[in-house]
Amino acid sequence: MSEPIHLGLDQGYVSALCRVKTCSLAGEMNDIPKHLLLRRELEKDIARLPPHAQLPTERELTARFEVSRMTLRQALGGLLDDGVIYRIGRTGTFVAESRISKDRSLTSFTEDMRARGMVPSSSVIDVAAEPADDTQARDFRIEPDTPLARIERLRLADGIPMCHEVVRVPLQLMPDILTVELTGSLYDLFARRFRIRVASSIQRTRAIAVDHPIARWLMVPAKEPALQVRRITSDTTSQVVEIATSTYRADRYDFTHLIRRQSS
Ligand code: 16G
Repeated sequence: MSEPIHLGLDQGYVSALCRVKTCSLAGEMNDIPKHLLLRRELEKDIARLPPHAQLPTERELTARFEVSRMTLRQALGGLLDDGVIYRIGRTGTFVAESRISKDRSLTSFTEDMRARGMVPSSSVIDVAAEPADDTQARDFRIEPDTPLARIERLRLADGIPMCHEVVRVPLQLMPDILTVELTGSLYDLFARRFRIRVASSIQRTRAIAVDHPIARWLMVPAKEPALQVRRITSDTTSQVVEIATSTYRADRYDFTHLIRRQSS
């Protein structure tokens, strides 16, 4: 984790918090619990601060918002639970790195990072040709032992490891894929070189405790929680073109879904 940035308490942030207090915490308090109102306002200001900026002390915040210590702690507790801020012992409370919130559209890693103003890059860990095992053959709807390309990469954003990814594609669809540069976007490569356009995916997400060597690639301690997504991707002709296993640092990623109630 990078060194925390210590902001002086009388900088713009604190005065912004003071202004917020007068306009927002008044009036609405009857309906919404005070700690949620406070949390909302803290969140807006935190969004304008750089990662690892230090928040004012509890004493400062309670005085400026004229809230009890309990209300402040409830608001901060929610932000801590959701990973918006983090605490270092008695040193203080700091703004966490922003999370990548992934929705349900079929996007590539490169598109996701660029959409958030980050610079994506990849390190190729290993590439190899291997025969499809029974599960892979079933998922690709091909015969077992059909040759697949296996591409293992570390995906980074602004130089920080975000995701460890193993992608398999049938070599018969992309014959020379193992001989080309693989540090860029695979989905771009599929489209440009092989005229394959991804159209839909089935994804399964699960929580895992990440182990070596993936923990080492992601630069997290062994047994740290991680999100693992298995994606089976089809192209515009409904042909399965990719099976990918992506392991994301849990502190940098979440998934957001729009869900609707079925009308009865
Ligand atoms: C995402 C996909 C992965 C795909 C990659 C292509 C998930 C869970 N996985 O990481 O299946 O291979 O994007 O990204 O979203 P690229 O075009 O930047 O290489």
